[in-house]
Amino acid sequence: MYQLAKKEYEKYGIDTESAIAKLKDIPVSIHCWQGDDVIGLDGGGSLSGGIQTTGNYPGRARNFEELKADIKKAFALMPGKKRLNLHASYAVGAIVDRDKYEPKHFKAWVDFAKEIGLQGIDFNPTMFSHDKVKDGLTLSSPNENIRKFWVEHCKTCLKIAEYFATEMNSHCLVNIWIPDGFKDVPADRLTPRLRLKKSLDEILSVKYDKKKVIVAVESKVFGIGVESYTVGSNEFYQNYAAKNDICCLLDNGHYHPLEYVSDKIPALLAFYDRVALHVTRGVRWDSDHVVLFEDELKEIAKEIVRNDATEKVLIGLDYFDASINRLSAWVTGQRAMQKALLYALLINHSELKQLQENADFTTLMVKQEEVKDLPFGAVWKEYLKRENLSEDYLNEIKKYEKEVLKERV
Ligand code: RNT
Ligand code: ZN
Repeated sequence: MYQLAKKEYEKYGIDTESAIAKLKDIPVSIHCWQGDDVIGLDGGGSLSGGIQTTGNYPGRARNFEELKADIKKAFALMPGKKRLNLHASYAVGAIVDRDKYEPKHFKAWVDFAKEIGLQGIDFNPTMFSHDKVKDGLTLSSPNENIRKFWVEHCKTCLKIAEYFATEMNSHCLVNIWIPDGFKDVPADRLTPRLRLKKSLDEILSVKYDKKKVIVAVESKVFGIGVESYTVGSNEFYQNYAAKNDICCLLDNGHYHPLEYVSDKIPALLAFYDRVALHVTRGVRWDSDHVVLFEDELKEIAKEIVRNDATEKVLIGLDYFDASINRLSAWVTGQRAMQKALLYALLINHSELKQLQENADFTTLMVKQEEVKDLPFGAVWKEYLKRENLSEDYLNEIKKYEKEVLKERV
């Protein structure tokens, strides 16, 4: 089947071998938080901050050992280059508060990442699910003790990120996302933003190695219980990032449903060396559903591939579903991302771009439709085969569910 598919693609000037070779090298950062419903290991026990997991499928990882075992199993069923995306709330054995975290609280993760052969580790300060989130605010809080606490937390996260980068010999993306906002009509939209600006300035005043640590800011339009106003909005962070030479992270669940991140990627590529992504699937709102092989995902992948931006766009996943087997959620989403990248790599972009330049929109439409039904599935199967994987991961996961997850009651 693959040999036939290869020939079919050749007719369109598309080289399946080079597509497969390129796909192998595009890293995807996989979030640790799908395994335990974003609960973390540092004691909070419940999720807050306008985000929510729903469902009570059995088998949630309840501790570090279980989470590691699940990650190991799930990652083994994922093709391609993998990075691990950690939240600070996954500190191991910390008896200090989040403002005092140190690299040593994450050494066990480094050992694990090396053990399972990951390419790198990315990191996120955790500014939710904690009693120092006061009145829903963190870095924008009017309470100086609260604001300072979270500034300190972010500063320690930069140090930990540098440690990850050094240990893994690969950059570490530090993504700053805060839940700050208001449920109802604010009386002042500016002051909280000025405080957030000040907090970010204080955080970035720390000396860190810019080659090792990439700092990003993640905007959002609203959250549950934070419907009317978000301090860290898109315009706020894009301007902050541009002026301070840091990076924007686009989460495709964080915009109005008719706004597309696929269109925002090239807009930012015109100005930034790097763009970070949280790939998720919004259903009506920032619902963090499992990523599937859908149109917008394909468009996102196309923008990465056809702009030669596989090294500029840092791809990370961000979703959490507690209503289905969590390992299957992980693998389905990661494979969907990989599929979309392969799909984009199997398009004759230069020919299509030229048609657009020539304003031959008739041919462009016809040709864009044509490539949609080339035998993509056969190339995907071949890629999996070369990664020593089969299409079927469900049976493996069901077996694991029976043998391991069922015991967790
Ligand atoms: C929330 C943001 C944020 C979180 C993770 C857990 O809306 O998307 O990225 O999902 O940090
Ligand atoms: Zn996100």
